[in-house]
Amino acid sequence: MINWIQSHPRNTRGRDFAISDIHGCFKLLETSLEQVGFDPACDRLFPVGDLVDRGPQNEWVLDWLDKPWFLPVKGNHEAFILKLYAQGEPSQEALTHALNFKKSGFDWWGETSRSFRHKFLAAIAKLPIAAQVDTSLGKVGLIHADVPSGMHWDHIVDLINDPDVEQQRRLLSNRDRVTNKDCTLVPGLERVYVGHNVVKRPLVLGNTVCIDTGAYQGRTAKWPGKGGLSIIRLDVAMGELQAKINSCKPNRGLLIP
Ligand SMILES: [Mn+2]
Repeated sequence: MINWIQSHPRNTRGRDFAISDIHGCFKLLETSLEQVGFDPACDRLFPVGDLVDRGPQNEWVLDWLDKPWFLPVKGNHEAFILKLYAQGEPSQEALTHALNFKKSGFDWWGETSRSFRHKFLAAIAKLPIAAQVDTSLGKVGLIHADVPSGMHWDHIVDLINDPDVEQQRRLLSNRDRVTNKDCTLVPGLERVYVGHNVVKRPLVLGNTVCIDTGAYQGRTAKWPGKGGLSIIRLDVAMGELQAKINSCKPNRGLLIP
């Protein structure tokens, strides 16, 4: 039985970090972790989903999913792949259509081995939709796209359990909050980190912190533009977070150790 909201006790030995959408940029993740002085012996990483597609090192994902301190939630890109394989091997037609769907950056999948696919599908099927972590600030949540405006954090479980897949889609693909610059607080927790919507600098909307700074952009010829990975200590004080956002360079990502 999968726990769709994964709860984590307070980390009393080290630091916890939210990680923006990695999208196959695992080399960038490595160098960024060095920059924040990540210590695998006591620190933990909470990626907000979309681990693969578009970037240059998608196949490295399996090594990362093996690490006990790498604790991602599911993104819409993981949900897409799971859906494609929901009834077992997809038809050649369905697979070709998915591989050629340029916006998704899924073409790398065509080069992967059967054993890779099997291991990857098994690993992402176990990812939770949301995570909640006890921190010095109180409860901090992580979810890929958004908590619908006005909804209590505890009620996202109703969407997750709704047999209507459109309801889950709201959590993994919604763009309304960012589009509308909606600062409505998410009740029921101190702060929520989300990805999915690419922003030039991390963006604070109420107690929601949008951190997807577009890691994949500029990392392959196919995805021009500029972007970076953001790694933010979960319990950074709001004042410090806002000050660092205001002074960071656009399209570079933000590292807060
Ligand atoms: Mn996404």
